[in-house]
Amino acid sequence: MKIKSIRVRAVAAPMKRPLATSTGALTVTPLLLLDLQTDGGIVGRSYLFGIGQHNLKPIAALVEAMAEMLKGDEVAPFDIEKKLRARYTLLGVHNIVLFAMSGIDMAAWDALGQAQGLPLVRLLGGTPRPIPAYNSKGLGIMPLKPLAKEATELVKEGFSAVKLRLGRPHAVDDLAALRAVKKTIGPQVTLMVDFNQGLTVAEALKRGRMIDEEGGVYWIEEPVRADDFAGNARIAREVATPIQIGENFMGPEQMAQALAAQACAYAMPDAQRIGGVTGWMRAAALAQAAGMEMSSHLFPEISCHLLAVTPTCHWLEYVDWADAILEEPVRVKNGHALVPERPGIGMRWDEKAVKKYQL
Ligand code: SMN
Ligand code: MG
Repeated sequence: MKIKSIRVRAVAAPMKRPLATSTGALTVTPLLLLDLQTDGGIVGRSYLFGIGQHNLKPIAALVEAMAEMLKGDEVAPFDIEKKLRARYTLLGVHNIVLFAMSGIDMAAWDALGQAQGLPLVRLLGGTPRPIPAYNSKGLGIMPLKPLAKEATELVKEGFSAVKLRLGRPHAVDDLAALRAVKKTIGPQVTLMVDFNQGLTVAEALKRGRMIDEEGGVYWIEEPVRADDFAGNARIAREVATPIQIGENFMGPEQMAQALAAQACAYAMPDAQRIGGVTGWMRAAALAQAAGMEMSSHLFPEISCHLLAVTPTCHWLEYVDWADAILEEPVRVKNGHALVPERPGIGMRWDEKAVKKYQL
């Protein structure tokens, strides 16, 4: 099976619940849809998350440039990775260059799964099984009343875990938000918190100790700048609540550096930053070797397959941000994401919706 071309389309998918974090607010989900056309007619699909709409054009341009380089090549993700990494060495395999590579990797694996008639999880040597999932599509930085109401709603959707965004200007206000959510959801529901890199190391130590004293928090995510491994390591040493980072690991190489620096207790790579399926499998081996629990960041559609073959599988981050353009969104039952038996990743675009939301 050979690569013919890659079609890219930018969409702004509507969000049911806008999300404000300490570093910016999301009101629509900017997505880039990739359709990798093969000579046999199979189309491998993946999507990339643009973070902001303004990022979609440059990412699309990178995917198109890479597609030109890959025209006529075998759909062989390891070979594709080797070729693209060589071509981009001097530019640096980070950020949107890596996003584009990861998108192509995911679409290539999807095509392989379809060609074999196997869901990705089986292609990778595993079997579908329910993956513990936390509801992450809300609980942004917002006033306490709507926050408590949203916490109730998110649990009611059938989850036993939710994630709260913190990082208000004053620590006392974070504490009030934490208490309001804890009171609403009760002690049976697992609660994660995410600072989205919003703090300095000194402030993170202060708020980390505050959270330790308050209790009831399962992990503290990205307290400080994601690539400050020394800072994260210091916080991880001095704060009892486990530190979670990983959504900004740029490839397995950077995850290895973070682990060597003892920057975190848990890791949560992001499919588009870790290098797609290929990068994820390498990251999973690093987590296994370190004896470290590994969760996913966004991309629940592919992450459920990947976590099912991750030796230290921890939590899937559930969001519904691509649901508006998907024919069959991820299903959640009893707080677990269900891995579909459809071939490949199991994503089909709802073409009517794509047309409606296309940029
Ligand atoms: C997050 C990441 C990207 C966009 C919004 C929110 C957050 C998370 O860090 O972990 O979900
Ligand atoms: Mg996060």
